[in-house]
Amino acid sequence: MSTAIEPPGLSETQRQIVELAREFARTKIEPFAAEWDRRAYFARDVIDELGRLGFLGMCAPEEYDGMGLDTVTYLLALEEIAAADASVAVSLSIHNAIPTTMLVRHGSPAQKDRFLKGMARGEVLAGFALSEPESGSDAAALRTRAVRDGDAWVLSGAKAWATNGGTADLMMVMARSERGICAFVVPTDAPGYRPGKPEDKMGLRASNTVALALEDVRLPADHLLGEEGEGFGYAMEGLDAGRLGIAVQAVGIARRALEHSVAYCAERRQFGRPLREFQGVQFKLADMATRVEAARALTHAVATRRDRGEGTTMQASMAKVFASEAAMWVTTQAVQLFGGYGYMRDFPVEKLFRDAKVTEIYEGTSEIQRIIVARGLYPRG
Ligand code: COS
Repeated sequence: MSTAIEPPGLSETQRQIVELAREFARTKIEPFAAEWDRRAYFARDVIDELGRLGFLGMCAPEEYDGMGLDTVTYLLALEEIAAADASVAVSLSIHNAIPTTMLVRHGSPAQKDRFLKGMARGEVLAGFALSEPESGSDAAALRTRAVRDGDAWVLSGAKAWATNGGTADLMMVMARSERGICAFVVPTDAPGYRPGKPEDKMGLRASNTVALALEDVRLPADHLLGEEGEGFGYAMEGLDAGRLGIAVQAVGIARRALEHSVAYCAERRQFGRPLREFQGVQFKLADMATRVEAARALTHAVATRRDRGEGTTMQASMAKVFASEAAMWVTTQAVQLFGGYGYMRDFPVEKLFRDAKVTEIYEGTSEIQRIIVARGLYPRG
């Protein structure tokens, strides 16, 4: 099933990648997504298969064994996965956008050889650990310590809500040394790296979200990314990329809710007519379709800007806040259109509704996105 609205003007490469992602999503993800959600099952085998097809290397350059896709193409593929299951999409989004971007921009050639290549080939799944129990929106207040000990770094502290934290092979961990915030590449088999049990979440139940205890995790000196004390900026750059992934995840969720609603309103009859013939229903469907299209168009416009090498901090926040609120609104309408069935787990829209909510929260709440947009309006203020 496809929306009335397909992204326009795809190149041949884009069409091939979208087709590959769509076919994979249709056959290997969507039929199982409700069951994974019920069991809170993280489908590492499916992520690995996506990795073998290149989908864990979408944003890594070809010289490091990645696909080297432009941002728009990457987002087109991610939308297809998100429309099938937002939980699988978030693992892909974090891996491709945050640790990948941080390594591409600030990794030494040796670090790229050692870490980025495996990630791009899909042999290594990566995640990102910034938030802590007492620092969420105020990310710069993080307290995880990094202490230099001879030619090693020793990390200690606690992280919260780390996506992929219990399943990844490698995490990009933010910690504070005496010179400020730093980024570290942490293999998850390092002694002292202790993931908690998976969080029991409202939505995105098949994604892996854990608290992390870092108990004197000892790392060779060359696991520090870039310059000591410069890590906060690197993390924020990672989030500039990450927020576009979350925006398109929201587009995928909203699009799927629209598609289900369009089909249901053609089929379901009340008062002797299909629902689609009632003007009140038509108005809802029209507004849903408009918001899906607007959210995608804004996200792609920001991606195009990023591909031209322009700054996108405030624009990525615009896309993220707009698309995530669109997804929440569209999925709320979808549940309403389905009526009693919409509230039942046997029908697909309640999962989409639950999955949409977190897009307004993680990688920066809607309130934080608005702060970033407002700051962008007064660049020197
Ligand atoms: N790219 C590069 N550098 C950036 C940047 C960006 N997008 N945003 C900020 N920086 C740099 C600034 O230039 C500044 O550098 P200097 O100290 O050299 O001047 C530094 O980072 C601090 O920036 P700022 O003063 O804006 O930091 P704040 O503490 O005010 O925090 C917000 C900024 C609120 C935007 C940040 O904490 C944030 O994004 N919070 C939400 C965190 C989040 O999304 N968490 C989700 C967890 S990841 S799943």
